[in-house]
Amino acid sequence: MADIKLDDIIKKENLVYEKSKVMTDTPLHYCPGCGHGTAHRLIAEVIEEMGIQDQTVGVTPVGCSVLMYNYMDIDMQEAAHGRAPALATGIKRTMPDKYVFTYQGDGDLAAIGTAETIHSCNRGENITIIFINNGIYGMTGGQMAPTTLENMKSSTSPYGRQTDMMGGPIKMTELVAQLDGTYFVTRHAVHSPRHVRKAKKAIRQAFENQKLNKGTSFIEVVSNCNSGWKLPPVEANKWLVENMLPFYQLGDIKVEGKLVNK
Ligand SMILES: Cc1ncc(C[n+]2csc(CCOP(=O)(O)OP(=O)(O)O)c2C)c(N)n1
Repeated sequence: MADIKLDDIIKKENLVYEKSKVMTDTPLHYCPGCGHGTAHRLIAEVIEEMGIQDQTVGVTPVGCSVLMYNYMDIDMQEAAHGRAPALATGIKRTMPDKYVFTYQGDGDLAAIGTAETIHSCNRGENITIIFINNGIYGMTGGQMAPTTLENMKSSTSPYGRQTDMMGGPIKMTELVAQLDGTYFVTRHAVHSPRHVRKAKKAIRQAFENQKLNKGTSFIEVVSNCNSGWKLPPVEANKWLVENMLPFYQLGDIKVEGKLVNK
């Protein structure tokens, strides 16, 4: 038994896809079923397909994806909580030939980092912002985030989010689309293969926009947090479809600098 190697069991000809070379061999620490790993993979695949591994700098947030720099074999810089767009601004301005992206949760981007998000989008920084919205503060124990749905339970809203007392969920993506600096603003999800493919296309588009100096591309990925939502992975994805997606509707919001009429 001890002599059996992984390569003996997993035959190369049986692999349906190969792991991107931009991903390292470090095992991901995410909970089973979490969308972060899928989102990482899509970014890695786009970087590999565009051949820009040596030219890309990622800025990681504080939150569950704080260790993202261990998982991708590119230059990465850790930002203080919420400050990723400010840091990405500095990196892009000093090294304009680099492809610079931020990767941020909703607590990071839509709560503590609201100012940095709004102002970098308003300035039209030529960066890519990837916003993972799981409706909750995942890393710290499932507290209410700005994106938590009305009546949704969290550890700090155990009876559900009451909008009269706590305000309503903020649609950051629609909000930044109003700003002149944003060029491409779109919302995707990664809970099914079809959605994964579309999300990847959007990430590719965002990096292509950056090559052409078009300003800010902002991609929201509606994701799950089965631990914070206290649901098994399959049920969490079902809950996402039934509750998150009716409010956070998928699709393009701004394309080539113009708001999409829906
Ligand atoms: C300045 C500061 N304030 C608060 C925290 C505590 N903190 C760490 S992660 C986090 C929330 C992260 O939630 P989110 O951005 O939604 O990412 P997720 O973990 O859900 O992926 C908070 C409040 C911190 N590390 N630094």
